[in-house]
Amino acid sequence: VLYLACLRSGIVYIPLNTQYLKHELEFFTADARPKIVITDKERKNTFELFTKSSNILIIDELISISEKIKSPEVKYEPNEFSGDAAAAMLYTSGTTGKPKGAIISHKNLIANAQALTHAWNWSQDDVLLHALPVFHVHGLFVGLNLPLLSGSSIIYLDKFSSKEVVKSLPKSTVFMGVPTYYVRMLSDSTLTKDSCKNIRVFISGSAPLLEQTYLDFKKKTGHEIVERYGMTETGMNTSNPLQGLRKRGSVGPPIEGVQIRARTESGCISEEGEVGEIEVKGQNVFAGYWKREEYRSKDFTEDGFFRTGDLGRIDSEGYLFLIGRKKDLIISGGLNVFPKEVELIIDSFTEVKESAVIGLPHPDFGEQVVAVIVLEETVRLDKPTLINKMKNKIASFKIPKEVLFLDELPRNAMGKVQKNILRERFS
Ligand code: MLC
Ligand code: AMP
Repeated sequence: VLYLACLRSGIVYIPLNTQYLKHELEFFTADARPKIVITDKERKNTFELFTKSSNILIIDELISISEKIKSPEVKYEPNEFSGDAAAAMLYTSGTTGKPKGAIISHKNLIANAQALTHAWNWSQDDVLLHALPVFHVHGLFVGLNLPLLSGSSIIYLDKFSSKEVVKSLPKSTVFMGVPTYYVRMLSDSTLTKDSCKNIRVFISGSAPLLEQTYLDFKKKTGHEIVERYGMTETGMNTSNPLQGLRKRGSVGPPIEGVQIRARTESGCISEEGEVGEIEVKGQNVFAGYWKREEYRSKDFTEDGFFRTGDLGRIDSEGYLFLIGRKKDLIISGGLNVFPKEVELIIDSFTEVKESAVIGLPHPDFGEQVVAVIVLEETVRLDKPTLINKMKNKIASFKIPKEVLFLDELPRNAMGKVQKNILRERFS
């Protein structure tokens, strides 16, 4: 309701992950300088510590006034503003260790919701089973905007639990989630062809869907999961078609109004099938990052394509196959972790000489955060102690699941840590 209220009144909505700790909340508040902070009672004091200029409202108190909102005397007309006006700002990747705010306009949201409505044949009769968090693009824009635009229904779960999801599948027509959701649902014995008989489409995105998960899901339910590809900065870019060929291992061709291309390392536009960095253009693509105007030429090409940092190839039928990332990013259970941010925390401990944080395969989360550490001479530090030291510093999903100790990190001739060597050695 808050999100919709912001959209209609022209307030720029900035959702934050509820797992963030004080240090992270402080960064976002200082960077965004919000006029209003809406939070729970527990976090009120935290926000009061570092913001003098924001109004801090408590969510429970807002809920208690919701009765008044129902009064017929109170009229809430949407404000009028241009499609280019900012609708939301979502924080995302920062190679320097600091997240950047992506400014997303009303036009971006509408264009993407319309294109997806068409791509996935969304109608008023659909019932979306919604189990995603609503502080990221997937659960917020894809999960909420499509039903809002079509006037269809949502079965809203507070968080993902495979038991609850499988229980609600018979009443739903669409389910969407990150690959981890499908991995977990597969181990639920109550997931059967019968429990999925009303489902029109299962959609996966935010991280690579393993071929094995796709095949196991098809065997168990009869459904071929539709994989799509998106980003905070662009919303959804491509999707395998509902009708027509779904290519395994591909995230499909671009959806309506979106252009994609690949660019090789030498700077040329890739030939058909040739791997390159994926670039995207369309009404779905954001205007730029908050307070980063000077970096625009790094983020966008001269002809207005956004450089995604993802690596892939496009086949003769326009289908995109993602094969990796140029950016140093780990996606664990659909949540992004920026190695630099974790390295900065680990390096701040006096026992540590240097560290490299890498992503390694994980059966549940797809990828897991792993820290490779070189200690100062003659000191000792074990995994539990390190993890404990990190606990009040960053959100727990960013804390390494594994810690490995080395005498030195492999470096290339330029002195850059060779994370590929670490990944090969330890995977
Ligand atoms: C939770 N934990 C994780 C984690 N989620 N660790 C690594 N990776 C994750 N994704 C940790 C917690 O910090 C906690 O640690 C422990 O696991 C248990 O927490 P939990 O809350 O009980 O976990 P669970 O409910 O099982 O959550 C896992 C999950 C959730 C997969 C259900 O992470 C999730 O819903 N992920 C989806 C994220 C998402 O919406 N991504 C879309 C981004 S948009 P401890 O130590 O405290 O016990 C985007 C664009 C696009 O990417 O294309 O869509
Ligand atoms: P975020 O910054 O949270 O919006 O994450 C966007 C990133 O998620 C993209 O740049 C991709 O690297 C990754 N991603 C999204 N969808 C897929 C997908 N279907 N397969 C592989 N990676 C994906």
